[in-house]
Amino acid sequence: MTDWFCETLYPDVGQRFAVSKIVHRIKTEHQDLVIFETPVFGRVLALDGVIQLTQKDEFIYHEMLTHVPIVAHGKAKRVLIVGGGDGGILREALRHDVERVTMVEIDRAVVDLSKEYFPEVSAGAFADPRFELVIADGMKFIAETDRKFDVIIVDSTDPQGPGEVLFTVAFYEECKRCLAAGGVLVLQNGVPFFQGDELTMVHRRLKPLFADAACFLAAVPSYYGGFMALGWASDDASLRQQKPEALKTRTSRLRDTRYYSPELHQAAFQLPRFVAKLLN
Ligand code: SPD
Repeated sequence: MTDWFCETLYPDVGQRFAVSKIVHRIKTEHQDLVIFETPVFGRVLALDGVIQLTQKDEFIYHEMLTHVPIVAHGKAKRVLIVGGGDGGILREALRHDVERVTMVEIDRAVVDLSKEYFPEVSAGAFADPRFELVIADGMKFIAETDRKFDVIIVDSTDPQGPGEVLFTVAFYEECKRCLAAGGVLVLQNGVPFFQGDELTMVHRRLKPLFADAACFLAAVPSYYGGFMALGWASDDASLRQQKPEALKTRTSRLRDTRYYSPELHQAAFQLPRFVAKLLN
């Protein structure tokens, strides 16, 4: 008989994965963590019953959430990742000519178990001399630091459990304070088809704080429900209006990406009308 993992993200609709094997299950200090093997998506990580990454499609989310802000910025040297303990965003960020990538992850178990069970996701990035790991609450770190960053990437869970605080006005205000001039904040903002209220709420919180607030899209099959929205905020509105030719000159290190391209970078900001409406 087939064993199934049924995602608990939505009360009335969902997806299930055939499970070939449970690889690891633990209640960490912060959340319920399970890693399991599937025939279609390979190895999968779920936190508190919600899919976080699969071996098969993690590249889509990680490439887009990383390369769009870093390429748009053009000269990012200091990158902050809030969350992201599996190392996928880190792997992509370190492909750029950055000086330091700081990751603030609340749950050490996510880092340790990802290194053990998903070594190809971080692909050696945790050993890079430019990498700095801080195990701390992202809100507390950002509220207390006086450091500045060129790009802040919030690779969080959905707004429940430890991730909830990363969707608050207070958190966004601190992100703004910690962005250097011309800096960009990006964040995961759910699947608009099912999580439209979340997109509207986040956009309403970012808009008064930044000169430019928007979102761009990426289709991640294991984040069920169509396109995922990735939130964008910056005080430099020109960063979002660059031509693909300008973006191309900055992507020589990114020739082997599997989803990201300079053309798609620009196109990803074109929104279906129902998504655009959620922002108004
Ligand atoms: N609905 C789930 C969204 C999860 C986003 N974060 C994923 C972490 C991958 N590094």
